[in-house]
Amino acid sequence: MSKFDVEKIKTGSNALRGTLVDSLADAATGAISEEDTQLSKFHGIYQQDDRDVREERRQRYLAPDHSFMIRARVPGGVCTPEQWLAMDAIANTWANGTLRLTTRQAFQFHGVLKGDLRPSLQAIDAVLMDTLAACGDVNRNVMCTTLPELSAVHRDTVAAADALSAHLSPQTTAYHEIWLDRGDGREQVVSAPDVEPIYGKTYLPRKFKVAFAIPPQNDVDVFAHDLGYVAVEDNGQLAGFNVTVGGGMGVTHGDPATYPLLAQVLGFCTPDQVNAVGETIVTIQRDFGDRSNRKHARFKYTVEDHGLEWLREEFERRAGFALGKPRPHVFTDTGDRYGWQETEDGRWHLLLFIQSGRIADHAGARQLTGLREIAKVLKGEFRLTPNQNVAIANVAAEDRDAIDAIIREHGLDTHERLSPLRLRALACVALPTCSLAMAEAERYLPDLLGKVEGLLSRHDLDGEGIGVRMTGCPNGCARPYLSEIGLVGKAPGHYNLHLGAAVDGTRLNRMVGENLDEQEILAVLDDWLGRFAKGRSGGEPFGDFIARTHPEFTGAPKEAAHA
Ligand code: SRM
Ligand code: SF4
Repeated sequence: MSKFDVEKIKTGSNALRGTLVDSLADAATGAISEEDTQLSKFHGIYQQDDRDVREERRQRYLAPDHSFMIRARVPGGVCTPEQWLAMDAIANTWANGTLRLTTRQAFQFHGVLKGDLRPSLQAIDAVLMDTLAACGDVNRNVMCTTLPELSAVHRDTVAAADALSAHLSPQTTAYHEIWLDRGDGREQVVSAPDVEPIYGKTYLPRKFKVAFAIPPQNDVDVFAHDLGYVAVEDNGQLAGFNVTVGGGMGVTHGDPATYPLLAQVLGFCTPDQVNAVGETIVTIQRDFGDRSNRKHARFKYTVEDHGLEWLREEFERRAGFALGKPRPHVFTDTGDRYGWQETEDGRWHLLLFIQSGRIADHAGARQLTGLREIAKVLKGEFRLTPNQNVAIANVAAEDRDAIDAIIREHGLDTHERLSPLRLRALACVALPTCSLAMAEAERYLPDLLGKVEGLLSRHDLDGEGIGVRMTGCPNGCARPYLSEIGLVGKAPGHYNLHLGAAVDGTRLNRMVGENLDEQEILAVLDDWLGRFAKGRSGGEPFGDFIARTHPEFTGAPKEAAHA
């Protein structure tokens, strides 16, 4: 499908309705029409097929084994026990028996059949969650730092993230009609077209992503975002936010016109200006983003093409106010802090490690069951982290033992038994569900990490928490260009190797090897880790060592992602 068609499909979609109702009713196929596959994304639904059996089915002249991925939004990653139980039930009833936590603090269900989409979305709606705008050319799930030390600042920042998420949600009633009406959704399809006050008829040129970060933690990777808000604290209270613009990860192999970019600071806003800032930036991207080329349509390119000064002027003209001077902020880390932590309000929070965000019952750890049991007794809430983990938050001191007992019984908390390397690592979904994957990620990373642990031992670096992020293609879903070691799928069993990002998410890495197989990856890493072991200064992180000893690795070079 040509890129231009997506614009046409949006325009002619009658506020995202298209022919989805007919596609759902077509019992002759488990798939939906090609145009509807574009529109279903705006409703949080992706048509996929099992790539493990694609070729075999093709040879037997069978249609692909179609099913759907559903993504449920969780603004700020905050999820009540009731909501968790509903997600768990959907995973077991209609999906493949696993629950997937994403790198943007959302839930994903894989393997849902066409006929089970409506009941799944209705079950999500019943606990006041939705999948609208979880995907598509709109603002996506709004992220927020998970477990900051300052609870007052966190409370207000999550509230701001939640309010902005609602403010930027599409207004179309199509979602309600198609998925939630108990009939077949036909009656209202002819109703008057909806008005989208922020998006207009053609929505945005491309996806748009927002994150709220609370220093010193940059777990959300705020500089990877189209729009970011960095909380500025004053005497334990939220003073406002430094506003960042123009970050993004997506790259296409071999296309030098595509590259990852770090966001830049535009100015400072007060908490009551958050929605106005968001709306203004989004409408600027709506009107100036490149709609003729989807590979050049992200806001990062709009900012780059027009410049920060132009953006500031355009912002002031539209918003009717100027942003303030940015305030100082310092980030220290993008990782999660595992185990129990107490916050200033005397509540306790337990951060649990989930390998690549995939929650399942398997030998050694009955994670899905254990978390279900926790949800049944939890008086606080769950918080999904941007590192694909989950926190059991807001637990009273006297309730900790009960949670610990469930955790022990189900083999849930493994963080003390795992290396810091493993605890920091991220992998995107990739095969077998992702249609864009060129190589494995989630299913392969655990094995590769064992071999990298071996290299660390060889160089007396055991216990070094070096960041490793792997993706099955260059789209960057696990934000690999912000990892000390980034592995980006190029072909089956082959990856581009990137090194040298900063642990606080403020410096991109750079490609050092292209299309490497496992042996080659390990050989290159062996060499760099050896140099690191000999030449590091004090407790210097691996990425910083590379940047210090190879200054060409610093900055945000456009060719960083290419040969
Ligand atoms: Fe992503 C597309 C999975 C976070 C950049 N991403 C996809 C699709 C939907 C494939 C597709 O279009 O058919 C993947 C579905 C795989 C599957 O089977 O589940 C997919 N992306 C994911 C998730 C589940 C990865 C994970 O392991 O957690 C993350 C879901 C986030 C969420 O809850 O909303 C996910 N994707 C990201 C991120 C990270 C982030 O947002 O912080 C990025 C890089 C940041 C950015 O957007 O710049 C990212 N995904 C992409 C891109 C490249 C966008 C670009 O600018 O070029 C695509 C492809 C596209 O949009 O054309 C993509
Ligand atoms: Fe799929 Fe590529 Fe995203 Fe991985 S990075 S989930 S392979 S689109």
